[in-house]
Amino acid sequence: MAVVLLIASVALLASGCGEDDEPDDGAGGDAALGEAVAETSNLSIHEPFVPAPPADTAALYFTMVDRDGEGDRLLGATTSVAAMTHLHSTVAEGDTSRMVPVEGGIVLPPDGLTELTPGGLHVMLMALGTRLEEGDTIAVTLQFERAGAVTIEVPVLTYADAEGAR
Ligand SMILES: [Cu+2]
Repeated sequence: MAVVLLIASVALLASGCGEDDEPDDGAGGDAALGEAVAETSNLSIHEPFVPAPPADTAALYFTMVDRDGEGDRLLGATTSVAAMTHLHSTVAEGDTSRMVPVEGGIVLPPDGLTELTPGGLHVMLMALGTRLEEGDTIAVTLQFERAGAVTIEVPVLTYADAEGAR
């Protein structure tokens, strides 16, 4: 069994956040991570998107980054376009997978980041009141244990664009 070395990206994160009004210079270790769409004193939110859903259920993805070394926890989300939201993870079962509720919220580790990505963690938007289409933007308010309510504007992408965005 090969030994896998996990190189912590803590240094990259520590240097990359917190400069407001700084043009995107591509410097810093988090160049792969888009500019924050929302920032609180303890965390930032990056690259949110919703693939345009074929039905009345959609999934919201984004990356959250800790800024103060204390971590946080995503407890839930609300949006005017969905009557109900759930925090889900995706678990593989043989050659298929299914979504399961995340008990206790989605953890943002101290000095770390948590990615909500297709095939993994996501916020499920259920009972959509309107059909979401490519080009739409929806407002979603994320509820965090420490940061409180954080509202983000989320673009609706095609599945192909959503794949390309990764
Ligand atoms: Cu789900």
